[in-house]
Amino acid sequence: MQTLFISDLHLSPEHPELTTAFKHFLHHKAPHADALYILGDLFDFWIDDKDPTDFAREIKTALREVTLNGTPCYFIHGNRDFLVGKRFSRETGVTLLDEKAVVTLYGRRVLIMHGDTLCLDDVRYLQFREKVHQPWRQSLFRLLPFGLKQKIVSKIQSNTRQDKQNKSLDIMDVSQAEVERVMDEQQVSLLIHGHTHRPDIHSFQSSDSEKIRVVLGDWGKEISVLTYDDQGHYHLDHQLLSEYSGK
Ligand code: LP5
Ligand code: MN
Repeated sequence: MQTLFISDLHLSPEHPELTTAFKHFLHHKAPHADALYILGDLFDFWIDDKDPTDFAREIKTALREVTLNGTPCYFIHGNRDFLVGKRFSRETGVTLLDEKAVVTLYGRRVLIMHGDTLCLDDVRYLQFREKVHQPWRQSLFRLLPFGLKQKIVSKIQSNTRQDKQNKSLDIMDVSQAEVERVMDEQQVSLLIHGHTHRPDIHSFQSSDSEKIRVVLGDWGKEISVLTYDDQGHYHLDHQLLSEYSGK
C-alpha cells in the first residue's frame, strides 16, 4: 500500500526520452499505487487542453489508462502548466486540485503544493504569476488560434528566461517563514512540494513541534519519485533516466 508523488517532469515534444520514461512509470509503477499525485510542471508548457498534437494525445491517453485501470490520479498546477483545465481532466480522468491541498495519507494530514508560491523573495516572478493567472487574460488567450498562442508563449518564455538569468539562486528558493506560516495555517506537520528542483527532506522545529518538508526532484538526467507507504514511511528515490525506461 503506497502513494506516489512526482513533479517537474517538464514533458515536451522536444524530449521524447522523458515521455518514454513517464509512460514507463505510468505503466509499471502507477498500477501498484493507491494513488498518484502530480504536483505541477508535468509539462514544459501547456498551452491549451485542445492541443491537437500527437504529443498531447499520447500523454492524455497514457494518463487515461492509469485512471481507467483504477489508480486515482491528482494534479496540482505548476507555473508551466497552469492552463491545464477541465477538459484535460475529463479526457484523462485526472482530478484537478487547488493550489494548496490537504490530503489524508493513511491517517496523516499532508499539505501538497507546487511550491512556486512559497518563494516570496522572487517578487518579479510573483508579479508575473498574478498577471498570467488573471481570469480575463486567460479567457482572452483561450480565444486565440493555437499557432498564435504557441508564438506568444515562446516570446514570453524567452523574456522570462532572460529575466531569470539575472536572479540569484537564493531568491528562487522557498522562504522558510512562508513554509512555517502555511503549515501552521493548514495545521500539518508534513509538506510535500516541487518547483525548486532541489530534492531533499528537511526537518525543522516550528511552533514547538517537529515539521518535515519534502522537496520533489525534477526529471531530466534522472527521474525522481516520492513513495509514501501505509506505515507512514517515505523515501525520495532517483534513478538515472538512461537506466530507467527500456528504450
Ligand atoms: O519554470 P522555471 O523554473 O524556469 O522558472 C520559474 C519562473 N518562470 C516562469 C515562466 C515560465 O517558465 C514560462 C511562462 C510562459 C507564460 C506564457 C503565458 C501565456 C499567456 C497566459 C494567459 C494569460 O514561470 C521564474 C522563477 C523561477 O521559476 C524560480 O521560482 O524565477 O520566474 C521568472 O523568470 C519570471 C520573471 O521574473 C518575470 C519576467 C517578466 C517579463 C515577461 C513580461 C511578459 C508579461 C506578459 C503578461 C501576460
Ligand atoms: Mn515550477
